[in-house]
Amino acid sequence: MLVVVLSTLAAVCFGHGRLQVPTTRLGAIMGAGKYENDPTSGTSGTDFVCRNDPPTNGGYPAENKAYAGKEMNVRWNLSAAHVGDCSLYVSYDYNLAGEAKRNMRFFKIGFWSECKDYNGQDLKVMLPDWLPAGRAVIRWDWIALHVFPTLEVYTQCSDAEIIGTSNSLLPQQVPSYTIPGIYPASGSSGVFRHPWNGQTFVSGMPCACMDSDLNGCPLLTDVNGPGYIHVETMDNCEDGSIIVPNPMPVAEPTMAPEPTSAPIASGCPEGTDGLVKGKGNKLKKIPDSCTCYLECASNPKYVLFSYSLKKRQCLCVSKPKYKKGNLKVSQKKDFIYAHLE
Ligand SMILES: [Cu+2]
Repeated sequence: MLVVVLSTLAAVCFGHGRLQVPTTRLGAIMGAGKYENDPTSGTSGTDFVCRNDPPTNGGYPAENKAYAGKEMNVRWNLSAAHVGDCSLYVSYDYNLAGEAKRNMRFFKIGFWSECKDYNGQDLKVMLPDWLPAGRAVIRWDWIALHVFPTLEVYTQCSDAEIIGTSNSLLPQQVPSYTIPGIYPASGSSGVFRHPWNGQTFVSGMPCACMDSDLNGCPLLTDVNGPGYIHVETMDNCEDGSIIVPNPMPVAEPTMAPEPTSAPIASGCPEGTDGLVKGKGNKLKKIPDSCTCYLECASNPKYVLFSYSLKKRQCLCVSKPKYKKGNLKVSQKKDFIYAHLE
């Protein structure tokens, strides 16, 4: 029995790989060279969300300050360069620890087919200019396929601070998802290529912005491809404009936004009259979605508004690229949003 276990380990190999830049949670404590190259427990594991908990003081390594709309340095070190793809994600749930890490919500900003081809390189990852500002977590994962259909899955999380732009969205405006179970547990799912059978397709969730040209995102836009994992995405944001959430196709019949009637003459369109308390944001003290709508509509430069009922936050969007349309108020999850006339 012992012999079997040892020979299996030998076949799987030692070494594996890890993210090194930006400075990981372990690296922040133990130094950047510290070994953390082993696979995690699997695609549904808490350690596959983030291998380590956040620092108890809420801090982040000073070198991990990054700027939306600018390049960020990224480097991974694979001591065993397996076949398989890797991805880069962002979360703003930086303070979730222990099992609560399972609830961290992420979205993708970068993708590399055959991670090993970039091993040890200083990569410049362009952060989208709509990237929300704030304390964030950069997550890297790598799905190694060399022992197909078994998946060897790796991850690191790095605490960071994102400096926003005038185009920065709010974290809750970017469609996001939790990690446990988002990937199938095994290559026998058909979602991953058999690397030794001549299959070459890539696998994973698309980037948050479906039409992004950045960081390998176009590799994951074949919605009918065998490796495509459906999640909600945005459109029209590659230049910093916003958003029409693309719902997950499977959920569309039940999740489709419900259009309501046209605006009433004196005030707000139906559906924008949620009763909520104010909280500061770009527009300051927006008490409810109706006020948000009126604020945005009163300035002709804005073409879209979005209001989060949960966070009581209002965003007017002014990107001229975004087409004006007939006002159609929609509600989706806790957001109310609409084009402005
Ligand atoms: Cu390995």
